[in-house]
Amino acid sequence: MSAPAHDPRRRLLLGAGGGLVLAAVLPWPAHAGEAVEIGMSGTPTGSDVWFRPRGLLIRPGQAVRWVNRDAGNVHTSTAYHPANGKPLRMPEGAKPWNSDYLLPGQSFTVVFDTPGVYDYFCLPHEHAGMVGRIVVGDVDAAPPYAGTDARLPPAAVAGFPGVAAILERGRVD
Ligand SMILES: [Cu+2]
Repeated sequence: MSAPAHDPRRRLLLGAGGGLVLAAVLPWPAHAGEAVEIGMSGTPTGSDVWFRPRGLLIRPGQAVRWVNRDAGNVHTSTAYHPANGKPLRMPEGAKPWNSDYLLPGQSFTVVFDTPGVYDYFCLPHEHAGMVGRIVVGDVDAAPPYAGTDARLPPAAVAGFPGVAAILERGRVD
């Protein structure tokens, strides 16, 4: 069976030639290494701080890179996990993370392989509601974690975007 004339890969092969094209037609490896950025920002006085986007949908195997875009504040990306002294709000068995303090301009990358919902926070700003949620792959639209949790600051609980909204929009700022 020959490839149809409109096959984009075939066009690529006809349009150029040699080893470079072979690399270009391998579909997935290049994309798997691309990290999606989540910025960490705040007002100069630190009175308001946030992750942007707060809610993000990715595919299993994709990487997320947190970058401190804030000239005046130090931030962390820290998973809600007993290893970080917090209740579990990520898939059981998945590896927890903690970036430690990121200075302005510094970044931290995590690859997410296990489908599910991952909640995380910023160590110095959890009480201010600096939290985020990452959805990996296809999950149930219903939040897997209780809406309220007395062990978390109220501002943190209020800061998680809904799973349904993340699934629908891909990102929630
Ligand atoms: Cu922070």
